[in-house]
Amino acid sequence: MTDRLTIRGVRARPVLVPFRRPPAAATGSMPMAALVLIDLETEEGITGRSYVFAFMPAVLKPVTDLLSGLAPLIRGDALAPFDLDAKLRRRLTLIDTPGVMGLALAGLDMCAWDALAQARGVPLAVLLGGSVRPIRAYNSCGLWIQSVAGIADEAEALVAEGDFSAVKLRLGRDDPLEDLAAVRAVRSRLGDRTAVMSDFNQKLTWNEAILRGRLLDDEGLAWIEEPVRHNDFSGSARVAEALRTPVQTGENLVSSHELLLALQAHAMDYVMPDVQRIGGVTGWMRAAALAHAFGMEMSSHLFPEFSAHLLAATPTAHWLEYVDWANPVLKEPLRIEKGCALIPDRPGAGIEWNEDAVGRYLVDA
Ligand code: SMN
Ligand code: MG
Repeated sequence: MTDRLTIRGVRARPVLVPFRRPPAAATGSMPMAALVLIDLETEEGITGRSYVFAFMPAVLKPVTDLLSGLAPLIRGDALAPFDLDAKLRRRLTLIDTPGVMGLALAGLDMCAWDALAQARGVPLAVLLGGSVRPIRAYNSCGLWIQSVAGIADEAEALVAEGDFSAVKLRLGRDDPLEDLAAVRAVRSRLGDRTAVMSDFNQKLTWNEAILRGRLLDDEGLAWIEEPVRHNDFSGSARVAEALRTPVQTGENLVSSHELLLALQAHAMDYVMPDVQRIGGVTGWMRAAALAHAFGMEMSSHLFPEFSAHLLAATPTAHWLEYVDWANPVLKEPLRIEKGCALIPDRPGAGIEWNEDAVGRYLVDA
């Protein structure tokens, strides 16, 4: 067993990968998945791998440059995720770390945990104190803002892709009655045994959210996600208080400190941090402890390859959001069976690049 790993360098490669169904939310759409693939190399030959999601091509270069710029700060350091996190955040106090900087830091942290799990010879879930087990997932690879005709067919196809017991439907059309029609079309086609989550992607004011939420309150939605601006904790709390359908938020929280403020403000009924926003595996575990202390269900946002491991070590684990966006560049994409993500039973997070595909999708940054 390798005792100590020493950081040698960071390789960051920007890629633009095609989506099967390009995201089109109420507040923005994406033609391609802009990902930065990160390799954290150690002197001992173990390479930690992760990727971050840059959301748009223009963000690929800043993230890639930051990763290369941060590398000299940690070269020669022992690979200890908590120490790296503390060192980098201390060093960056004056500029602060949300936004693009936060993506770079989270990417490094995820790589560090992956490398550590590889060195210990166990899956990341096991290193974190959990076990390799199926993780309940919903299929989030479709049901974007689209015409209501055909939406039930897509919902049925999404369920069939992995025998899923849940899917997510995007809402926030200009006409609330069209949203209602979309919800009804999907719910009646899938039936009561399939859960339907919904997501407004921060489109509404809290007044609108209460009115539109009431219109949907009897439709049996599993949750209403991000009805209002993500950091309007008091507005979100008003919506959560007014509706019977649970309000889900958290994908834009950038630290456990911010999560604490949201929890204290009763901004949500359920929480769903995003591993790259909340601060990598380190940030996730701190958020999971808070959700546990508050007795709140915690789901994941994107990054199913890491999130499956993390939910296995999350006391209040709820749902994994399944997307297949990185699949084209992965050697072994995450497997889904009977609506559950299967944590790969091999050392680390299980990420290896399909180098042929990476070569095809690589872009200049
Ligand atoms: C989402 C995430 C990423 C891009 C578009 C939409 C959405 C989700 O908020 O929760 O999946
Ligand atoms: Mg969302």
